[in-house]
Amino acid sequence: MKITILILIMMMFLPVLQAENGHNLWLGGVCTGPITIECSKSSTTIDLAKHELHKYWQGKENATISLQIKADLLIKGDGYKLTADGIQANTDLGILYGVYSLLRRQQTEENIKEEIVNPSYELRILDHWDNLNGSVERGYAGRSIFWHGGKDSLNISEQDKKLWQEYARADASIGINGTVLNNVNTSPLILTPNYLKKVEVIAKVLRPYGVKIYLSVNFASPSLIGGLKTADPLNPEVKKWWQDKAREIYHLIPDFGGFLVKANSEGQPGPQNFGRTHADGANMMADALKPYGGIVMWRAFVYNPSDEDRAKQAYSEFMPLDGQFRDNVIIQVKNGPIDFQPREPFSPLFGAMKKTSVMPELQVTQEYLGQSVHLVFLASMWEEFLKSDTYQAGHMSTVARCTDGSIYPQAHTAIAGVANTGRDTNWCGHPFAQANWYAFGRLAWNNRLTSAQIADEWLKLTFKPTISGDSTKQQKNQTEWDVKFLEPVKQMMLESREAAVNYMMPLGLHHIFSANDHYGPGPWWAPKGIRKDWTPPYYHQADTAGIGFDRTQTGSNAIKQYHEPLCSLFSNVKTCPEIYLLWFHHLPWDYKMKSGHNLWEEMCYHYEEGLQQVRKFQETWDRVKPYVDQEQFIIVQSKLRQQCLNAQVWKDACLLYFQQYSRMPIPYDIERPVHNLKDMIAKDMKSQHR
Ligand code: GCV
Repeated sequence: MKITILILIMMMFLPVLQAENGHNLWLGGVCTGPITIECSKSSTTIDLAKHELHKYWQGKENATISLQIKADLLIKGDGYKLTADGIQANTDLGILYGVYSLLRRQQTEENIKEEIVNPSYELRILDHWDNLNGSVERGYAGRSIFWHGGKDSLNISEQDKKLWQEYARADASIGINGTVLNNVNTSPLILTPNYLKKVEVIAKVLRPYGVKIYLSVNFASPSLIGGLKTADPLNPEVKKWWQDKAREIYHLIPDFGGFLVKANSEGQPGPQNFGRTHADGANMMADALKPYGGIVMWRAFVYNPSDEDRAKQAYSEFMPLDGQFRDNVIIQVKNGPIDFQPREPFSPLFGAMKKTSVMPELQVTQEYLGQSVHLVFLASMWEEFLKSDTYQAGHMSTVARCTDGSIYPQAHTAIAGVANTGRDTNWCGHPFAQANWYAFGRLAWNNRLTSAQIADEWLKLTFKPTISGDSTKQQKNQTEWDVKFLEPVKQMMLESREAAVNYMMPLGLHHIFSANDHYGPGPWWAPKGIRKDWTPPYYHQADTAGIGFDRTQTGSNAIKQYHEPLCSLFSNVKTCPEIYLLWFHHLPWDYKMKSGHNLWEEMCYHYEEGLQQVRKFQETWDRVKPYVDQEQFIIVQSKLRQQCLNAQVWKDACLLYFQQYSRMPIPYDIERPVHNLKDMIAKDMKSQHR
């Protein structure tokens, strides 16, 4: 009750505190008139739903809306039935999701017809890579919203609570129902009593919005903080330690969601340290959580510095374990086989395991896509991924259908996104990065949505002004806004991912970043002594004979991990989609492309196109100045300038570096590089020793 009152009081002040600084995200609607709500039930969540309706209603004035909790076999889980004047659901949360959906449809002027709306995934989770010291791994929007460093580590201020409440509201508005509060490279301290007390408070604030708490846990916790000599998952004392820990957690947080585990990966401990398998480790934890309904999300992001192609390793390690995991274990698999690159084919683990629950892990934070500087709308990439056909059970076995339970039943269905939030006023660093948070939530709810639809919604919710005046004038202004703002900006968003691929890594190139900050180009980057699979030359394999990673039978044979007909399609250079060409093939520089250009020329044209696309984005943005808040306009304008400079560097670095091997001229109809390769390499090497 106290929490509800606190939340309602805090919400009353929201509009006063938040000017046009982006803090309001996509939730800045205004109410157009009073309504009456009929609802026989009251609960914290239902009260929030009513409050949202009263405050943001944009339908008919004086309408009567009914909110009804009533079982209906066609309504599943968090789903709801929507009509223009009512919402029916199985649960209070279903009502809240229905309310957000109704308000969104009003604001975006979508036709509201009777419809049952069920989520694609049961669990729709944001993974925060937030460290307990307040930093955020691969975070580009300020410090952690959950953790402070130093002596303030465990402090909780009213400001913190307000931020968590706003965060939960934003999540709920797009259907996100879970959050992992800490980094997968995790400190064992998260499971100590003081930290768990703080987690309890966060859980209380997030609970009314249906956002469940999960924690990343360190597999070695029993020995690191529990005083045991081992963390061997088959050791009885270790099992008991996890069981006791689960009891302690559920005593504080009865609806705790479960654990996320990065084990035997990039230095994190895991069951293999004790000669056990991933299944042994995951099952031991799953057994500890089972009595309380908790789950284990066990990551398949594993690779060793061996001679085996890194792209093959997750599949090689996990496929033999199919069928050995408990039903409350979900294997969390990154969308591509390497690591959130600008473009990868889907990981062959999707559509492979038939007796294990598998969930996609997407990266909302733009680690490899220009961080908080580049405007890159990721929904296009996720749409491409979710629509990829795995052929698990014949044609149309898309990744979406393989993971949402449509093909093989899964005990749990889930999807996760690595969050891009921080304490920056606008949450995400770049104003357009908010669209990626929004898109993740919307796709987690409905994995069939198109990126165009999501961009359209987000732009209307975020930028559409309230248009007043008589109805003819209103119509005119509305049309003008659609033509002059909505359409060009949407077009820019929809092209932005392909532009990034073009100026960074076209034609299937991947992981050619400089050093570990994953921002600028570094096809040359290979310091002595570093593991080979952390260096770009391992991935691009450029030499005077050609470029690309041979993953066919003559190379690493990674193509074998895909079902037919994909395996043959990727394997044959003539049928391999050109977007994946250098992912699967090492080809001579003069290889003839479909366009008639040779491979070298084609690569040059892609880099040039990427740069020109960003130039065009600059122009698009400059033209929409009259329709955007000035503060937001200037921020985006200046970031686009930086993006353009970066695209130029990417183009020059890659073309001049690879030209040493192709030994062919850069086609004369494209702009000449403006940087010198030697200077770029020297600058890059220097910045790595700062
Ligand atoms: C959290 C990549 C990133 C790491 C990240 C890791 C992972 O390697 O660069 O920062 O660690 O993926 O997903 O575990």
